[in-house]
Amino acid sequence: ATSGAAAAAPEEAATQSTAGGTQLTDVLPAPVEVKPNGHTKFWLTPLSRIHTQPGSKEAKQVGDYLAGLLRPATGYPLKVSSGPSWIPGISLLLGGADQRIGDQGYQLDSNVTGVTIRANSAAGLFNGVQSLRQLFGAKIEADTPQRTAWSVAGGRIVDYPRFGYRGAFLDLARHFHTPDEIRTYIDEIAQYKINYLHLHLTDDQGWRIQIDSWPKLTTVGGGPGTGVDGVGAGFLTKADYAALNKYAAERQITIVPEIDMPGHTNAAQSTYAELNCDGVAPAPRTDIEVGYSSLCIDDELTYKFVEDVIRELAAMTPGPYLHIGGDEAHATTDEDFKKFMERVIPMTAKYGKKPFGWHEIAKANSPATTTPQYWWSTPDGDAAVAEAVKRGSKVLVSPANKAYLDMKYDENTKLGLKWAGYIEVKTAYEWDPGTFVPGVPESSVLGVEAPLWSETLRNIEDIEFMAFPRLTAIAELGWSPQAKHNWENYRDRLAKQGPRLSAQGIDFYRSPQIDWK
Ligand code: TNX
Repeated sequence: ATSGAAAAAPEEAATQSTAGGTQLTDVLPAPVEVKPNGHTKFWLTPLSRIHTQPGSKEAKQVGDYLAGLLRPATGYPLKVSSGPSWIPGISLLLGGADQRIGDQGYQLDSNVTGVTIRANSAAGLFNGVQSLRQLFGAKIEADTPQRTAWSVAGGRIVDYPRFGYRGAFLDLARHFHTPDEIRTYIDEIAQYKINYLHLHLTDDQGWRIQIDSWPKLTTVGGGPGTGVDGVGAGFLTKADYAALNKYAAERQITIVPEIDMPGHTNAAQSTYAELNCDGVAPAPRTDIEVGYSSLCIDDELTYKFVEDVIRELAAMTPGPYLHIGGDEAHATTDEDFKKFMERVIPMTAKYGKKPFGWHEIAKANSPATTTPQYWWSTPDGDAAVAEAVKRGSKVLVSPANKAYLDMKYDENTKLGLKWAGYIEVKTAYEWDPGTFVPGVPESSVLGVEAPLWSETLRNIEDIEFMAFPRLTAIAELGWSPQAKHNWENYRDRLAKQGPRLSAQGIDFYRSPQIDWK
């Protein structure tokens, strides 16, 4: 067994292998600017401290998070304090950085006297901390003290994102994922600077969020027997949802909740007969068909229902966005779809939120505040989306044949679907969100998101296997400048993430395209 006392002193360590020999240029997603300085290096010791911006509670919180990351593997106490500090260590400071970093970027300086991360916000410090964590090498992910010395290569990183929105996604409707599983995924995605988590909370097979004014949505619509094959039951209480939002916020992640409508609504309509035009509740569905359900567009009760749900969901959501679905409404005529969305889009604003929708929402003459999420594969684009961009909308880019983490890697992948094709790691990496959708120039791209639909997934292991490593490709497309886009270089950096993911207990897909370390 190892213990904290076993860690080697820096002088000795110089002759043994240090924590992985990680270089500043190994960081994933690739930073904007890296200037290594081989003449210097920072050594973390049992006496090192973490110093955070005096007077900033937010910086202190990021410092505490960093200490929580580094303590298990180092066994060091790593006291966090925001008073003046003369002990060499890690400093997290607000202000005073390179002007280019903006509100999510950071500057990291490493030398013999310490590592200093400077940013303009807690989000920027947090992003710098994720880079720093990688620079300590993969062993830093161990949950018991490791017999090694801990160093950070010398030099400077100046880094900031290409897009402000870098999203991951979980489908709780087809199979419910527990709050613990969602928290695990939040921790896993945060390390690659993902800053939004879209939760698909309702669909034909299940309703997964507590709504007090329509209580049977969860007890029946999310109850026993729901989910694909009838084995995905469960739902989030309001308390669960509040705790998840808090946990995400502490990791600089904003949750975007989705209520899918006017299609994908069988769970609600089989629970409440009055939500159907004929007043007859359809049978619950546990298969994976899409496009057969529709709310009753000409019934006023539909809009009472929708407004109740939006009001309650908005009240419990701290983030600025509310996703109202709109995909594959094949059982709703185009005219009805427009009618529905023209009434429902303003409801989001009424309760203080900005609407997201799958890109079909653009057909409804959506206002500039609406974000269509482009999910088709074809490079043909969609005329309505191009029109929405002309009206001022920004677009979230999630092409199914590139960014869908539920597509199989190849014909041998046991989990997943294949309707948008196989997506190996190179396929997930080799595209440009700034030019992918015709009529949507880079300046109109809000960011990228990687959906992970759950028809074939049951548990966190399934989620991890499909998400890793492809999520790192999407993360790099969302963060790193297009000029840094390079498959060979990404491939080398990804190979070095293998031991890190393993140390985190992630059973990732060992793609044959990567020479895993
Ligand atoms: C299409 S993509 C859907 C989902 C399915 C997914 C499976 C989109 C907006 N809708 O209902 O779960 O394919 O890959």
